[in-house]
Amino acid sequence: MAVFWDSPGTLTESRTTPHEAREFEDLREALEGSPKRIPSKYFYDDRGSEIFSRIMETPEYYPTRAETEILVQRSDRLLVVGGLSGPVHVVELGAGDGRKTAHFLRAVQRYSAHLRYTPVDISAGALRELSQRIKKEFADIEVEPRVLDFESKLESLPLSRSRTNMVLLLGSSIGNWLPEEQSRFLRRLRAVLSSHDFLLIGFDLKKEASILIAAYNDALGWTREFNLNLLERLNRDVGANFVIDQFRHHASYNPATGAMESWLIAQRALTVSLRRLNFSIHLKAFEGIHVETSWKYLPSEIEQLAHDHGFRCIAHRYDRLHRFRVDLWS
Ligand code: AVI
Repeated sequence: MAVFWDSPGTLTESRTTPHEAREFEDLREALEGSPKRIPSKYFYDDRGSEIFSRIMETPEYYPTRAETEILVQRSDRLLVVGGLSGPVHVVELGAGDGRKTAHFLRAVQRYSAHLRYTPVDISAGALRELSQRIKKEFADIEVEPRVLDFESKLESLPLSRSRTNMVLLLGSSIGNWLPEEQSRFLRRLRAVLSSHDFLLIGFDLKKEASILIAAYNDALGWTREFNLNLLERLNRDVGANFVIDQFRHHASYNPATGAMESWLIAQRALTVSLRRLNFSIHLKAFEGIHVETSWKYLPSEIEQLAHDHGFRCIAHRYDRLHRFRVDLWS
């Protein structure tokens, strides 16, 4: 389902579009590569976004709680050190359900009477719910949601010329990109931000592998569901014929790269056709499809990343257990 804007505050949907036909173009190369891959951006259809909200509530998935703790307890400090004042435009990339963001917006409001909030996401469903919730909770914030694939359309971000832009990339979302993609993103973002704009960015930290592995193997099975939903989505959206129960979710920490990796492993040899994309793939028994990398960071690696891409680390805060870190860069 493709989604467009027609006027501020209204989301409309239409059935098939040229944009949609192009949307899955990169799948063939990814599924024919070695190892086979499904790009992580396909996780977040409406159902995927809904499942991700469940993951964030599981006891094992600590990043959301750790980051929320920082935003609740440390936002004021971050904003004071940043010297925030005057009209502010908060632009949240990959906003999802934006629950954490409300804490930050409340803090920003203490420093800026004129706040505009633009949540940006590719899931229209998630944006619709989030916008309604924020409007209800904050009578005096202008909310202007934007359906946009910001990874490919960063130059189309609706940044303000008259306000301080505060771009948010929370949840350690940057860690889902390959190092070269992280670099390209930060370079492009640096180029569109002015010298008095800010980036508020969350990083999940490197830690004991068993804690990481548990976070991506929750007992209730929401992470498994999240990964398998990718196959269901391809069945629905590109006429694929994946038989879901022939795949197992597998998540492990790779100490050589410092990242969690998620795979879907075929339980027997399979041929899967992606009818609407006109190709088929063959999987050997126990061959994996790589579906996600979640990079983890050392504090020194975060600082290097800022430095290498022309950002200045203005301030940063950790949660009480030092599992997660939120940085303010300019
Ligand atoms: C959105 N992203 C940072 C999450 C992560 O931790 O990589 C997505 C996720 N995948 C499985 N659990 C959560």
